[in-house]
Amino acid sequence: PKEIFLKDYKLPDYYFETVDLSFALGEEKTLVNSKITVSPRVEGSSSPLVLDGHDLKLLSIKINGNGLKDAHYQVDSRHLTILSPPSGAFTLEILTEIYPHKNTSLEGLYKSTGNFCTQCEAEGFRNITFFQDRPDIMAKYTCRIEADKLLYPVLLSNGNLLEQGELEGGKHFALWEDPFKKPCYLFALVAGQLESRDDTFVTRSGRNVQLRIWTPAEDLSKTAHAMYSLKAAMKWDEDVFGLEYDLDLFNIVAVPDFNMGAMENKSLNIFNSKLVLASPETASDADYDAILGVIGHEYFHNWTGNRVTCRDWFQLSLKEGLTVFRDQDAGPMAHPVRPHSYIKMDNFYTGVREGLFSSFLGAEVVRMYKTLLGSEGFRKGMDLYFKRHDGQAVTCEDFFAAMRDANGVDFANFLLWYSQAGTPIVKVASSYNAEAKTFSLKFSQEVPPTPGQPIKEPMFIPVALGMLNSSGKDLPLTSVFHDGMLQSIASNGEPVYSTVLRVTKKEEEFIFSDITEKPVPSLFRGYSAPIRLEADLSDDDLFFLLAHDSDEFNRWEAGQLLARNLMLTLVADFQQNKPLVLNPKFVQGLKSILIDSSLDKEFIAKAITLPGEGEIMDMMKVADPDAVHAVRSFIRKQLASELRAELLNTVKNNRSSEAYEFNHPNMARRALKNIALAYLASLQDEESATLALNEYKSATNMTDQFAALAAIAQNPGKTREEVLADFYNKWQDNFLVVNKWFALQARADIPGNVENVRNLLNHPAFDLRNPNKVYALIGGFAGSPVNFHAKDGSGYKFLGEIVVQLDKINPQVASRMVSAFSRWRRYDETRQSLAKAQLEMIVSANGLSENVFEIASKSLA
Ligand code: HT7
Ligand code: ZN
Repeated sequence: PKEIFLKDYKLPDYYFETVDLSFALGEEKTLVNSKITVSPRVEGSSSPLVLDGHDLKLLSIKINGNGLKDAHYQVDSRHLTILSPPSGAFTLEILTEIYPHKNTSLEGLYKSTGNFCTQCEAEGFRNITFFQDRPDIMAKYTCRIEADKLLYPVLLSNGNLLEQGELEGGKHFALWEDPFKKPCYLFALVAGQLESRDDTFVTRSGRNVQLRIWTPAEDLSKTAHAMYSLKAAMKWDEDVFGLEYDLDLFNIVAVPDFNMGAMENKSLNIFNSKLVLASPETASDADYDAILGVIGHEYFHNWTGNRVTCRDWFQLSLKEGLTVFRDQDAGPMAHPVRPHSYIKMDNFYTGVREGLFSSFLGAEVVRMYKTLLGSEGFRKGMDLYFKRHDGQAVTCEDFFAAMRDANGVDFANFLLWYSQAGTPIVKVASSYNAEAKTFSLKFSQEVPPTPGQPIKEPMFIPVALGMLNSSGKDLPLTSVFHDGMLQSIASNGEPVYSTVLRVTKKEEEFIFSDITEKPVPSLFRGYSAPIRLEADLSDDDLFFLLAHDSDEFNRWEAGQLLARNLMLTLVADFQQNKPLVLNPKFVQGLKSILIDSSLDKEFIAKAITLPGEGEIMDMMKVADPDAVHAVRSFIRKQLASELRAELLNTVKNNRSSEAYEFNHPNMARRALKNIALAYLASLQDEESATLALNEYKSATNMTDQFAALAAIAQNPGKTREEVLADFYNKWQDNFLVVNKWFALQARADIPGNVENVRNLLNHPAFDLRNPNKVYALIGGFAGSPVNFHAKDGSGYKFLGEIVVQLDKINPQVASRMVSAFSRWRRYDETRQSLAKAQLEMIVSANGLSENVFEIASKSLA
């Protein structure tokens, strides 16, 4: 496959002004007629017009109404080339035949449980018709859909419904028009048996927007939270950014077969059912949270992504980073925010977007703009961005320029964040001069070399910081000496308690004056830059920050850093066969958090959660999954044993007999109770087992029921098997809950779990064609450090076999699974050779997709 580079971007030779699509949906085949008005970019040019197309049967081509002779065009498996189009504007009409019922890749037009739906980002539109499938081709669309009325009573596309009516032979049609120009990746069509929950949103300018959430009839009762989330998002965008919805109708459709979480198609968002359907009995707090986040995310794309879109796919972070930022106020394939090359666009999402709304670096870059410019400055930048670029396909540089110009600031080398891969390592050395009352912070930064980028420039790093005095309060900051100048950092003569430094050089020093006592610095408050910090803070400093920092992120991070250091020390002990001993200070530190009733319960739950095994392995020279697992289990059990009474109290005091409510106090309470329960279950004693079983039986919502099930499932034995069977029996008719059941078993660290997972492949509820089921069972297994990395290679072999099988069904999903191998060099020699053998087997498989080939071959490179 041909690798594409950012530096090779060329403007298109032809623009498309209007696109009139007409679909005749059928059981065996679908006809797609596409009528496009084309205009050359440069008047008079008649260079060949190259259209993308994949798995399409070309039936006819017309130019200006006249059929095109064979000699005037060429078709291959990926393109249709019109050899010498007329000079000047012309109409192009193409009729193709496609087979949605056979489309298991879930890209383009496909069927999900009997209904038709589409997924066009990134390059799915080429599976529907021949087109310039690139985001800088923005056109106005109409879409006429014709289908059997009984089988497909609902016919939806983007924009406004212009016309609908009956046709002969039991058919009907609908004609949709989208008044906004859009790239083809935002095109959508849905046809099927669906019902809607309807509501209205009145915009701040007084327009009524009709809101509809579509699902199969039996799921409609589970869409209340999704509707609440949509209205909350619409209001937020008006309040915070002054951005109003621009059409009179907004549709969301939930489908059970979907490769990702959701898609922001203009006015017709299509969602994975998992991110729409919720009831207290069937969805956990995490599900409720994800629905709120993703509905907001897709809605926010209406402005950041749809009204202003990406010029090319290297600009993905322009829309995704900004939209993730808006929704949430390292390895062989290290990605900068915007990679310099790709083979298959979808893999960029695979690599960057693991865990759909987790750490997406682009959002951190956007957050840095806001940290540097403040809320007002950031808003000014956003306003200018929309003023300049509404209706355009633009680049990350355009966003940068809007931020810069709106604020009249010099950002020096900030743009490097978009092009330089790898996480900067920032070292900080501090010293206090009691006589001069000055405190010095010396920063040095290094960006490790990454493939293709051996030498790195210093980055522009915003450092938000404060300083704690001996009683844990923030010290006032007045001025700082830097670059030979004393700069005031007071605001209107008043001292401030937190400030933002701009670190731009490889090494530089900042000396704060008027610091009355030796402080403990709180650096990179609120995660002000996506860097790895190596500061000269002692364990005592970290305990102090954990107890007192006014910045909640840093308070939590101090605890995590302590836990990471502790775990790494114990891992070394374990590897040298030394006895494991838990530092009493650590136990004491966590105890004081656990029993501090003044703290937010969500914070306590997060602060007492140990860093994951993957995170610790990432910090090791040679990742040792067995040692890390043994150490984490040891610490968990030891903490549970030493804090047993406090944990029991935590469970007891945080039960509630009230009806489920989705709000912070209740979610925080459940989170704290359930982490305490998980700790206790690790004790593997009768009392804890009985407690967990009672919690399971008495649970009145999925959050509590599933947490109790997970606590019980930690320990192999009869109870585990019985409760797992009970859970399945209860929920076998709800596929989303059954997926939780698959995932829990897949992740289990019980010995030899690969065999259980193999057996589950044959479970009647499992289906390799459904991405959610694959993510739950195969993805869950690939994320389990113990069994996936089993030293006999059984986990790797299992995944290797599945990837090859899955690739034939759904390359996007298969490529997400193969990425579990991409860090194989991080392990010991035995594991390396076992994983490498599987990657080699995969790349040599017959008929491998580009998606999987890219990930597997880059992993081997
Ligand atoms: N922008 C959407 C991403 C997406 C996607 C990308 C590649 C292949 C399939 C896909 N489905 C959805 C959704 C989002 O940003 O949330
Ligand atoms: Zn997005």
